[in-house]
Formats: sequence, C-alpha cells, structure tokens
Amino acid sequence: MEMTLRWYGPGHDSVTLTQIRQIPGVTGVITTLYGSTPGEAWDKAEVASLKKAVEDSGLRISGIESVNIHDDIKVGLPTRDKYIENYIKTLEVLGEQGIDLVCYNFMPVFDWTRSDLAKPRPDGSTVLSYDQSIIDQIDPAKMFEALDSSSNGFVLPGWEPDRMAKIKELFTLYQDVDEEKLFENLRYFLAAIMPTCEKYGIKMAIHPDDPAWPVFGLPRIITGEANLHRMCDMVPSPCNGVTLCTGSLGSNPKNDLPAIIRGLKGRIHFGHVRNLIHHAPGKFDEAAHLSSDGSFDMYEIMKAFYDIGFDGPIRPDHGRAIWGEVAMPGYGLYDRALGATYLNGLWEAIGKSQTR
Ligand code: DNO
Repeated sequence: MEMTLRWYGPGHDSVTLTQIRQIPGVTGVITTLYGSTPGEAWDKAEVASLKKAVEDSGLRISGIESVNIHDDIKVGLPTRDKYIENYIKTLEVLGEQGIDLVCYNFMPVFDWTRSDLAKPRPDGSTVLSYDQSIIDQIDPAKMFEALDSSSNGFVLPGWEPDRMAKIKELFTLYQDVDEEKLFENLRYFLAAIMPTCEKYGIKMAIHPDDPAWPVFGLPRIITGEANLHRMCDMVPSPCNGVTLCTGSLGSNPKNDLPAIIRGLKGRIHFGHVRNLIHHAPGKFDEAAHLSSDGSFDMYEIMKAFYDIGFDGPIRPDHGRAIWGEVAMPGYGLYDRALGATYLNGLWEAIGKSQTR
C-alpha cells in the first residue's frame, strides 16, 4: 500500500506540495489537470510540467483523479466516438509519462452530492453532510449555485461551472438513459479504451456513485457489490477495476465494506478511505477518519485491504475543516494529514500483528 494525498495542482489548491511532503509516510499525490474540460485530449507538455513539479518536491504522481468523462459518452450519443478518441489520446500521454492509474466516475450530470458543505459539529469543526429530505426540496438546476456559494471560492471537483451552466440541457440529454443503458454505455467506453490501457499498463479505477443511490431521478449504477462485480465482469481485463471509496459505498449502510473489499481482490486499484456517521436512512455526516468518530470499523476496512494483498495507492478522503483552515470543503491539509497518519498506524499494526 502506498499512502497518498489528493492535490489539485498549482493554483487550484490551498495545500502545497511542500506541506504534503512533510506528512509522515505520504510518498505520492493523486492529481489532475484541474482546468481541463471533460472530452478534451490532454496536452503532453502540461502533463510533463505537472509531473516535474511533483517530482521536484520529492513526491511522485501515484495516479490521476480524475480524467472526467464527457456526457455524450455516458448518454451514448453518436458523437461519443470522438470523445473516446480524445480519452485514448489522454491515456497515451499519461502512459508515456509512466502514470499508470486513472480514477473516473460514470455518474450522470452531477458528481458527488451533498446538502451541506460546512455542517458544524460539537467539537467546533465543520464537515460535509447529506440529508435526502433537504436534497428532495432542491431544484436540481439550483444545486450547483447552492454548493458553489459555500465552496470557499474553490471550484469543486466534478462541478465544472461551464457544464453546470447547461444543467437543463444535460437533464434533457439523460431523459431516456436508464440503468441498463448507462451500463451498456460504460461497457462500450471501457471496451474501446482497454487496448490502450493494456498497452501502457494503465489501471482504470471507477469511482462509486456518491451517495450510492439515484439522485434527482438520474440513474446511478456503481452503488454496491453486485453492480461492482457486473462492471468488472462485463469487461474482464485486469486494467478494468475499481476505486474502493468507503465513504461513497458506505453511504448505504447495507453495503458491507470489508466484505466488498475482500470480494474484489485483484480488481481494486485505488482506495479512498474515510468515515461517516449515519443518523437515519439517507442522512449522514462525514466524520474524522477514526473508527470511534463515525459508523465504520476502520480497522476492519484496513484489514480487508491488507488481507487481499492490496499494493496500490490509498488516500485519506474528505477531512473535517479544523484549526481555522480555509480550504476546498473536505480537502484541507490538517484533518487529511491526521487521517493519513491514522491509516498508516492501522496498517503498521495490522502488519505487525500478523507477522509476530
Ligand atoms: C469528491 C471525489 C469525487 C471523485 C470523482 C472521481 O470529493 O471523491 O469528485 O474524485 O467522482 O471521478
């Protein structure tokens, strides 16, 4: 396992590479060309300069999160082939730079969704939270404004303002796309890119839908164990795998996280490990990473990763906003650094308890 931290790139993140380098045990970053638009082919020189900046700081690029997928691919429009070609060009650029992990998602219109980006907790910190009863009252067209106005001035990942400006058109596009069509469009996309992934050894790691159920009447398919297996089996290349995000899958308490991890042995390429507190069905707050702060048993989660011989990157995921830090919601330095240290501590303890 390699401990990593997500970093949005120069000019897009309040956290610096120098700071990340000083978190004990963190050796790599998960990054992206944050200004890129879904559907465009990435520029070789830009990727090379990002890589140089990361390596000059003593870290490495452990993976890309995300290379986002154009809606025409998800909807299955005839124009998708042009965007898939661009995706393949991006993969070639990444492969040539020795970057071998790409996280992406296949959620229609919206990426992750929350009802509050700064819910106060008793300890004085704030966290991201989700309440289905609040979401049910929000006009989807206003969802972007609701989140954007409380994002501390940062562009939120997956909520590109250009795309969100066309929100009504996007909803119309997805009108006839149900779960089966979405699965078929995902299969078509993966089958087309796999030869390139195999050539360069690039592992594609689909991110689960967050929360793990349909939102605003849009279908969502990467929601639990059965569908994760369906997605792996429909394109059976080892390069076609999963980002095991505990916070996203765990939004549905019926998802048994350690069991899902064990069942996906060999197909998990990337781990996002964080904790949630469940209050009621469809109502949860994000928490500190520690087991005692939320509803998940983080020891059992890390043990499942350990037992399947997981050797890819893991990153702590969303943290609380603490100690007065102003950052992109969920992506400050302090609580994620605490998370990385805690997860590394669990990993060391699990390893030593098995060998002594
Ligand atoms: C949110 C993230 C997601 C994730 C994408 C992957 O904090 O977990 O935006 O990066 O869904 O494509």
